[in-house]
Amino acid sequence: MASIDLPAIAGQSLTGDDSSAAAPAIAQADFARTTFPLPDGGQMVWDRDPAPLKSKRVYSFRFLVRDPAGKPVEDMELYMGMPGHAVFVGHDMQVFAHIHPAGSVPMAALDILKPHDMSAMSHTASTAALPAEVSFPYGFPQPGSYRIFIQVKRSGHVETGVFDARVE
Ligand SMILES: [Cu+2]
Repeated sequence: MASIDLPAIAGQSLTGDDSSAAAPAIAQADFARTTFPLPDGGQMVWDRDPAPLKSKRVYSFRFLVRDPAGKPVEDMELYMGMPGHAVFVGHDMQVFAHIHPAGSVPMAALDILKPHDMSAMSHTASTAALPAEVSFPYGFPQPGSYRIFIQVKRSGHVETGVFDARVE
């Protein structure tokens, strides 16, 4: 593999990415799977309606973050100013969408927690109140198979859940 020379920069290494995750191969996509294991032994759970997903309809995609005992985690933090980030990608790569929570409980929590002045920027215990769930509004533009990546931050670490969806 070729490498490129980068100028030396004081501070953090340019190698490594704290937001990466290993996902199952697309060929092994399991459209019935609604849980994804997290590094601490907990799970991210896609709280989805069992009814088939339809294209051109907006849904609220809700994901719960659970500890190894199955209880809601208590260490959720804002990640880049948001309770969570979602990426929807068509298995055929024809669709890519990056979505943030909106109009849901997590967004209300965000309004409360978002610092309104720089003095509040320092990390305080207030972020401990962030709920252990994130919801994203999204509508698939066309039928097909999609992969969904959900990222949240907990205790300073980014965690990623990976799911697959079949859309009619
Ligand atoms: Cu984002």
